[in-house]
Amino acid sequence: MLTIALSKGRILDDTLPLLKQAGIEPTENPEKSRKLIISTTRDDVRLLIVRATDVPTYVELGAADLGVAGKDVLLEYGGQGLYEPLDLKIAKCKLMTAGPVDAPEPTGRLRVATKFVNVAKRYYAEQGRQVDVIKLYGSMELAPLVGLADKIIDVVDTGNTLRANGLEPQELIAHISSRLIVNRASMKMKHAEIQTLIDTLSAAVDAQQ
Ligand code: PRT
Ligand code: MG
Repeated sequence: MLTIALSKGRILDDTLPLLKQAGIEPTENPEKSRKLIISTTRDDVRLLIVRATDVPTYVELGAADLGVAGKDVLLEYGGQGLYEPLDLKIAKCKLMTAGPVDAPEPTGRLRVATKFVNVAKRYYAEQGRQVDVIKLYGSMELAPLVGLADKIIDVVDTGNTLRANGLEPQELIAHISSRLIVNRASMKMKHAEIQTLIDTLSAAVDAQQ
């Protein structure tokens, strides 16, 4: 049995067409079902529906053999406990700093609000810049508008959300896409099945470009 951890929303939407190429289709609609374990048209494959930020945890700890996670989530999660054999080239966006339009660069200690606390600390440490990182769980765009922070770090796609809140993208931290991740023990114990799946998905990714 292969267990694949996925999050609802854009990752699920973009991963299902790739899985279909491997003969894997959910037997009920994961977006609509209340079930968190979804069987598939392949008896040997099931899906776990988890929060996007929880996918690496399920895979590293072996509750799932494989998963699909944004590179942003993986950068924040860190660690060496996962294989990342394939860029699925889906759910593309950019991890960026952003701040109020035309605001002068603050002097002294910078206050940065983000859910990517580890990424933020690493990014500013590399620049030798002193920062206070403020952990938020959502609606990051609000923070500079109400004086909670000078800047935010968030993923940006069209930039519409930033613009709607009087913010502009500033520095690019990383180009982001979603990656297939694999548990280390599973990669050894179920090598043939997993390698076949990786090869099929890799061909499906190439066909989609
Ligand atoms: O929603 P939840 O809190 O459960 O978790 P999540 O937000 O991490 O999950 P989800 O499903 O929203 O995103 C999953 C993955 O999709 C992320 O980890 C990214 O790798 C990727 N991705 C691609 C994005 C976007 N594009 C994106 N635009 N994730 C989030 N956004 C947000 C963005 O931050 C903004 O608030 O969508 C909003 C619209 O973006 P604009 O720039 O087009 O306005
Ligand atoms: Mg979201």
